[in-house]
Amino acid sequence: MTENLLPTVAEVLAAELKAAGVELIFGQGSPSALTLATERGGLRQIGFRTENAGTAMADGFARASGRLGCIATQNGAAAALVAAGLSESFKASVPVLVLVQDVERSHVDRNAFQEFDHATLFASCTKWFRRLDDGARALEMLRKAILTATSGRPGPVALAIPADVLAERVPQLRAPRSVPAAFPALRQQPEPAAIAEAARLLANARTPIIVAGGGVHSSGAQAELAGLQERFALGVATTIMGKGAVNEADPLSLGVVGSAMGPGSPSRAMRSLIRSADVVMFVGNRTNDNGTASWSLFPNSAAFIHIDVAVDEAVRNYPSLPLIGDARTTLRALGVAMAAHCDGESAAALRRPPLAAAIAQARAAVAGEVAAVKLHTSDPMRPEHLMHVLQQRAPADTVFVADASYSSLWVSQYLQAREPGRRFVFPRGLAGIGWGYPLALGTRLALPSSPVVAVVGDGGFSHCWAELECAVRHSIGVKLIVLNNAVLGFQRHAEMLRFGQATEVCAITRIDHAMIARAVGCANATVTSASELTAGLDAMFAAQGPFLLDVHVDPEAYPPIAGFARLQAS
Ligand SMILES: Cc1ncc(C[n+]2csc(CCOP(=O)(O)OP(=O)(O)O)c2C)c(N)n1
Ligand SMILES: [Mg+2]
Repeated sequence: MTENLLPTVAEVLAAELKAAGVELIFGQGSPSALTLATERGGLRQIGFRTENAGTAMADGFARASGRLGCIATQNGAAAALVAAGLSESFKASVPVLVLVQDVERSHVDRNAFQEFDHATLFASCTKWFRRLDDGARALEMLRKAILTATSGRPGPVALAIPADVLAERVPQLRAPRSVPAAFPALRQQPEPAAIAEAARLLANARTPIIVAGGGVHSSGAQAELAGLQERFALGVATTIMGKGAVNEADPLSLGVVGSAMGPGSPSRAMRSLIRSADVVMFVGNRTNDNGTASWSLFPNSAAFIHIDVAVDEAVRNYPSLPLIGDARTTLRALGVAMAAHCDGESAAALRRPPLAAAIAQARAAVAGEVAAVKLHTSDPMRPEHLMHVLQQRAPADTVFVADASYSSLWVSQYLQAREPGRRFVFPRGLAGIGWGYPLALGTRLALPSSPVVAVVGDGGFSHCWAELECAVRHSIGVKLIVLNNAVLGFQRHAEMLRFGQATEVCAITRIDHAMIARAVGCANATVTSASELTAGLDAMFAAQGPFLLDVHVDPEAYPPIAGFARLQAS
């Protein structure tokens, strides 16, 4: 083949993205040679307004679809905003591929326009970074990038491509086999001996509980977990990220546990049950501060088992028997080992009645206080009441996406997951405000026929108002609920409770979000009173396309964070 008949590196990359099954690239044009080639190849480019939000869209798309998120970006300033977005993806183990333009090879280290040290920039928020200096290795590098992002512990990867390399026409050197841009790739399984030991521990346990984290969703292990729960009578709790790993209404489900088990929490009375567990098994769980109530929730006397694809997580905070592998594969193997165990099912038959009774009792103990906040119908509106009515009005297949701050807690505490599956998305990798709305846009692009509701605070939403324009232009039908309390609530309450005063900046303007929506042609409504709520929600669900519902809520309301209750009492 003569050289000018060869495809350019941009065309090689575009063709391989398509072959791997990538259908969407979040971008703003750059690197133009690449995005022109991907558009020619039929890939859709979703034009975000800011790169940090665009990265969160790619992240949300990956979480909801089980496929690689992909973002293209200009070098320097734009790349720095992508890095901010990737910080969440990195901590939440979400595979996002960044294709970042770099300065021409002959311009390196000459203060070329927007030249920046991308290797250092991306070092803290990717599991892999390479600069493609040899165009003949484009295919090799892209395939390695995709496989690295999607296998093992999934996570972000970045490939920097000098502008001149994109235009090169070079034969491609030997490359790894093409892999679909989906995760988890190459599922791994622990040693049979470790599985057998875990099966023995669980089968002989009197009061075993499982604590499922977001890894259950990444692995697509919800059905396996629910099967194990049912067959072997295991109590299952989740973290916020793991919410929906099992049906929360199941008689053996404890709900979301961690630092939000204070007064008013549906899982408040589960604490004593958890404290009496003799075996605790974490699955895809980082055992972080929030998910363990600052490492106070689980009893030292318990035997610990930890299923995780990442060794560092499996040994991080508890003296666990590590089962290093993919959650779905490992739970399946564990089920087989437990069934083969002579006492597995008979022990389960003994365990089930007292466990179900204890869980029912713990639910009943707080039913009154939970109902009091959910059924609080006077104004100013309680967010718990909003969640209560939202659960009633939302179609059963709705996917809920929260922002950080209180919205994560209102959603995780007061909406119930009624079947196993990924119906909840939270930016709890780093809990940054401003992620919720763009995560929801990515979620909806992944699930175009599911209703997607975003619930965000007014402070968090002000990080990304501009993306309403993206939603309208691309007709991304996210239903956005803004919790308008005219305050940085969590920040203010934390300051008040710890210091007895709050900094002035916590009070923010009462924003007319409907007016912002109107500015970009987004359908909208405003709800200022609990009496208007049902009509507002119904209008939102009935609307075609993107919708913003601005809901005025009580600025004094705060969720059942146990630390808040302790501080208040002292
Ligand atoms: C990117 C980022 N900046 C700052 C914070 C610290 N922070 C946590 S909660 C919060 C207030 C959020 O206010 P709002 O979005 O209005 O939610 P509310 O608590 O009022 O419901 C802030 C500033 C953060 N988590 N993330
Ligand atoms: Mg607020």
